[in-house]
Amino acid sequence: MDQTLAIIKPDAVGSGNAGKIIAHLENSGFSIKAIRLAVLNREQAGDFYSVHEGKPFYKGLVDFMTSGPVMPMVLEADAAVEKLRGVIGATDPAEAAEGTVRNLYAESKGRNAIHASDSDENAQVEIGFFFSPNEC
Ligand code: 3AN
Repeated sequence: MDQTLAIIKPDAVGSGNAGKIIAHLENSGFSIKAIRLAVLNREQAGDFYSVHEGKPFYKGLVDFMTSGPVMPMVLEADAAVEKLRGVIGATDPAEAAEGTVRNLYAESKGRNAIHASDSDENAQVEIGFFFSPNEC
């Protein structure tokens, strides 16, 4: 079984959609191996998204990701990374396929409800950002 990291973002936690999104992920065939509620500080959010440092949306992304609680979780399934990218849909909810998490719950390209790792390598790094090996 493969693992990936998802984060329910502050917009979705704040709007009360976290439970529906977790159910959506479970109904899509993922099992939850670890989960927590966290409030990121600017340094943590900046580190997590350091690949986007220098891009025009970087400061707004850090502002947003520190604006309220998030729910990081480790999800397990066959081909978990690719599978979760399909289940969440495109970054821009206007382009996200019908029935995907972002189609159902995201507000905009910035406030887009959920994060998912984009490669097996990044999944391992991102899981380590929130959880220790004995937790998942
Ligand atoms: P994804 O989350 O689909 O992997 P990335 O990795 O390209 O997308 O972007 C990371 C996050 O940065 C997105 N989830 C989104 O919140 C934000 N973001 C990306 N592109 C934009 C943009 N053009 N305008 C505003 N926010 C953006």
